[in-house]
Amino acid sequence: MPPTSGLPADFLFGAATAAYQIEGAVAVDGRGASIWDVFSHTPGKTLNGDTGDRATDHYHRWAEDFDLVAGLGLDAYRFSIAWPRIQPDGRGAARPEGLAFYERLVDGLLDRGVQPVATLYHWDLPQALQEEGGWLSRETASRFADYAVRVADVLGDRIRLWTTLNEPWCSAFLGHGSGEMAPGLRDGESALRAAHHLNLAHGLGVQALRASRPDAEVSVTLNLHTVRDAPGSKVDGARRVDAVGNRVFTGPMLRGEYPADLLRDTAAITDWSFVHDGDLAVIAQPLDSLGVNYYHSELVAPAPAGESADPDAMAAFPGCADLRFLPYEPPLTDMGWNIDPDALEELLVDLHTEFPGIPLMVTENGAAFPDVVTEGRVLDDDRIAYLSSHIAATVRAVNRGADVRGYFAWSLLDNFEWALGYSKRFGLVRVDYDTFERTVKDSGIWYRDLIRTVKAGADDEG
Ligand code: IFM
Repeated sequence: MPPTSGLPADFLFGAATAAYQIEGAVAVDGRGASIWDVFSHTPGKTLNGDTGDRATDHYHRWAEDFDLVAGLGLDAYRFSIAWPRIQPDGRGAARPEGLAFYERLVDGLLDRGVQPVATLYHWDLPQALQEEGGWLSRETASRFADYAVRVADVLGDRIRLWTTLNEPWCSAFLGHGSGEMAPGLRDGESALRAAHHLNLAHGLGVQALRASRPDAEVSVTLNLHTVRDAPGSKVDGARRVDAVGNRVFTGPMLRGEYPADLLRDTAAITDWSFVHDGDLAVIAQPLDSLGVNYYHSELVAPAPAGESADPDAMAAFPGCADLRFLPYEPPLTDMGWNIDPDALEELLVDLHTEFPGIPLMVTENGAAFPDVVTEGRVLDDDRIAYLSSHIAATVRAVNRGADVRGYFAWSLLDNFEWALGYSKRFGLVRVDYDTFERTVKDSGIWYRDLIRTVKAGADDEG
């Protein structure tokens, strides 16, 4: 078990999921199509042509899943609301069946003594809005605020902690730059434009949530890149990746400005004229916390001679075509990512130093591994080691003064890992995709015991 002394008594231990990755039931109760339905059904876009059509069937099995949540002793559960269940076309009246499903989820959590933490947007834009331009259109930001208010009006009496967007970097840059994710566009200008409209959606969304529920606690979750220059590298690659990977969001959201170096680095790609007067003031809403998703770190160096013109290699990082990420040093997870808990510690301490007034929350952290399934048991010591070392890193950051209020393991369940389909398993609970049977993995049991130990220590002190 990692040392946990120093954590605040009300520190939240939780687990996270996202609607499209677990719910299934995509054509049930009037749900509209999302960009991920269309993308995953497009040949060649996901591994083995996997889709979220059935996913883990959480839509029908949520009660069983929440019994597992309660059994693990989680303080909180982070989930996302599928916009197309609420507004199938992305606009107009909220669909009662959609709201009722999320009321069942929220009430089911509260009945089990678990705090619900709701994310409004985890990548499943209604396809109807995509057909009107999606995140390339400013109007989508206003649609998002309208959706936010309709959800908060109904669920806001029971949900205290809201997250506007999950990982807008992926929506903007993997969705519009490299095309690895829905809607699958490959254009640097579009990625930057989409990033701005996501920023605007966030700001309008915070305003909408607070207009509906003045007592709402509002956050956003960012996947911040922890990137260092490779030893001996003479180009300022880490600064440039940080600009287009991180500060493109933290700048406007937390400082009310796009960083001057980002504007300079991308001047050949866009003139940023999609930023209108007054947008930055809307985006820079005060936040109650900042969610941080962390999985791995990067080293960046100049591209080898002759390769710097390849437009595909760094398509998700507009303005960085002359850079390359170094191959990861083992040990690696099943995603091929490195394991670097120290980078999480540094990230949390750095964020606290840079934005001292904002409490932090690790809203996702975890690892995919090829689990060993034996009779009635799932052996995943590598996941236990990963979680343990990253919780230890979080505790070290807290003891260095970072104001971290919670840690959410990704994920409660094995699920649909986007373009990689069902090939990667991140869950504390294994899902058999043929029978939908759930089995708590050794890591789930380990996490339960850790939470129990932490709570028992807090009780002894209290
Ligand atoms: O599965 C994803 C999740 O949807 C967003 N954060 C990263 C996870 C693992 O890749």
